[in-house]
Amino acid sequence: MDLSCFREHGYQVFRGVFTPGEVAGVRAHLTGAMRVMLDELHRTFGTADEAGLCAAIDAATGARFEHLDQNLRNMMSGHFPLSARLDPEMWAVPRAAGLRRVLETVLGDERLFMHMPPTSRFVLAGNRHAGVPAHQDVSYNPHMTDFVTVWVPFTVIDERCGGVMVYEQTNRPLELLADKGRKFWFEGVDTGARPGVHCTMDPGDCLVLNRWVVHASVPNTSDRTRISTDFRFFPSREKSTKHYLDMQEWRVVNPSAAAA
Ligand SMILES: O=C(O)CCC(=O)C(=O)O
Repeated sequence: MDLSCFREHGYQVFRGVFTPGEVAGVRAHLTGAMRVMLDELHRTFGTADEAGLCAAIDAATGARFEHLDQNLRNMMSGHFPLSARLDPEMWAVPRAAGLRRVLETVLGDERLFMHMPPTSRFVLAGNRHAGVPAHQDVSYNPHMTDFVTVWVPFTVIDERCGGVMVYEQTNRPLELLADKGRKFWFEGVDTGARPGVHCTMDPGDCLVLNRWVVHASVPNTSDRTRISTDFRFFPSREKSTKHYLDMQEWRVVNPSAAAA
């Protein structure tokens, strides 16, 4: 397996990793959960269609955003609830043989672990509030000693249905974030004049990132909803202080309970 892009730049797109059946199962699960959230958002804002909802989300954000209810803020910014992310339907991704081959090669280990829960997002066409500013994943995940992020789209990610932009030459083991005061997201890190690479992908592909490479969400300017999930994996030589899935025994481990 050619890992030259990952080794040199800290990220790589792997094509055709998941079977159509694996993609369809998880997509159906997430689409169902998204419909429930959309119903609730429409009820809350008194809207009837997605354009109206995006306009209402726009109006409700800005200075007041941080004072809104956490659950509402999560839905407005396209985050799936814990119940959807903990659902065993999501395990089709870590169980996929294609992904296992990629991870064993990238991480150099046959014993693999996945941080629980994964993060799933939906970005409505025109929702400007569902994007993560430029960051390194190390800043959001200090509980793991080392890991890779695997970003999996369940919809076509083309130039308009934005997914992730990766900034080249930001693959150095140096955390760039100075201010750890977190509002909803951390402040975006400075990407300077570095060229950004928008990783366009099809369902079945995945993007693997190391913990240092700077990346950001790309806005969705299409007329389609973007659905994706990001998973974090680590090999047996690394440690986590939060819940993880043992991908040998297929059980969730709580490290603090195990240590007690
Ligand atoms: O899905 C996105 O928009 C951003 C994902 C991301 O930044 C991450 O997985 O670290």
